[in-house]
Amino acid sequence: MTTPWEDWDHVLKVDPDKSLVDGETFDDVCETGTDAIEVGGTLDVTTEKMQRVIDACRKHDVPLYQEPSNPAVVVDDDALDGYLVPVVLNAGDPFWITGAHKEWVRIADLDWERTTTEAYVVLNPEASVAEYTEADCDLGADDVAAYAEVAERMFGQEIVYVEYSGTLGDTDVVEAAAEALDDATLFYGGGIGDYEAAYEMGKHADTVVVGDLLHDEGVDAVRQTVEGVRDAHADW
Ligand code: 1GP
Repeated sequence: MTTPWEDWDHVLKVDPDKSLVDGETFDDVCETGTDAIEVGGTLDVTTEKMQRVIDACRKHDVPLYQEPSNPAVVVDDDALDGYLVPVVLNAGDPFWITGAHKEWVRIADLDWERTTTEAYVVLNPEASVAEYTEADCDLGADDVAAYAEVAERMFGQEIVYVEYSGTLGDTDVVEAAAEALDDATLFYGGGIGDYEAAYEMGKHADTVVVGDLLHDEGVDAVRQTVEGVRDAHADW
């Protein structure tokens, strides 16, 4: 079975709570060359804000996914290719491992054909995602590699997501996670700010996720990161 993310070098994560750089539009965002757009954020996300981004991207061909941070913000819309639902393997609060998911399934009729989980390992203790999931970020490369193997082998996860949101991560950790996986797609996200960072992480990760850069620097900077990871994948 092939999955769409197997072919993704680059994902752009749009935070519906943050604005674009002055003068840029979602048409520009959809034309950065990224392989997919994930709409999701940790704080103050509402369905209205989600919907606004989806509507602005709907006429473009770039695959569009929602990454709901909790069941209350899920948007049902044909413009979405699917839902990528975080499961935080190293969360201290089990709500973020199975609790939120159980609530969602209890209250809604999920579209399983379009729903996939992402097995997160959250590694930047300063990030809001680490704070509110109470993630244990005090992990070595061996721990992260073991989590990756648990995700793939025990829980059948198709996506393992090494998440350093807000800071550039340790390439040894990303490499260890990559080596632990056979078929699952390894996402890396956090602190990608330019071509070089995207290239470095692209040496190990299958898919490099870029977030804040879009809101802080804009689409030209994002385009550089697309090139960085593509070049890394061509060279390695
Ligand atoms: C966040 O992994 C993404 O979930 C991207 O992180 O915002 O630091 O690029 P940045």
